[in-house]
Amino acid sequence: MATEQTYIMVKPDGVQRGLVGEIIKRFETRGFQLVALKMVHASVEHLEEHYKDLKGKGFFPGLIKYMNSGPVVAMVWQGKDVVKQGRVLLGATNPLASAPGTIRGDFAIDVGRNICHGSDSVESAKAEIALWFGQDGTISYSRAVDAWIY
Ligand code: 3AN
Repeated sequence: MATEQTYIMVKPDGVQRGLVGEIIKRFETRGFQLVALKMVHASVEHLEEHYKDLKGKGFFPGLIKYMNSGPVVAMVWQGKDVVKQGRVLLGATNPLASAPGTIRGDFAIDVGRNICHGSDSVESAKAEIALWFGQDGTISYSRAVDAWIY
């Protein structure tokens, strides 16, 4: 059974626009398993840690302000190749380069308001899950449907 996990987050614009259910639905119906979920209004310090690799970028202050402007929905999804496939479901960073059928390709047009985040590697997924769910951890449970997915 595949146990790869990824960190997926609905950003403040996705929450405000009522896209939480739509994003969850796409991961669920694909066959991935939700193993952690919470709503958080993240602090500036927490967001600076999450985006530390982008610290030198000109858009960094605006990115932190936007991410701190309201609550996000933080999730951990599990399943076969979920890190890479999660990025495929999300679409390209710039929504204008995202194919229709992807979340960003269907719902966004601006790189500064691109609705969702997904880990870009197994290694960063581990770090992001630890940052957002370190205290709470994830839930391990079996689903009858897994026998039909795998
Ligand atoms: P991704 O979220 O697709 O992994 P990153 O890690 O390069 O992309 O960027 C993180 C976030 O920073 C993006 N989701 C987006 O909100 C923001 N961002 C990236 N590039 C730009 C840009 N050129 N202008 C404004 N915001 C940007």
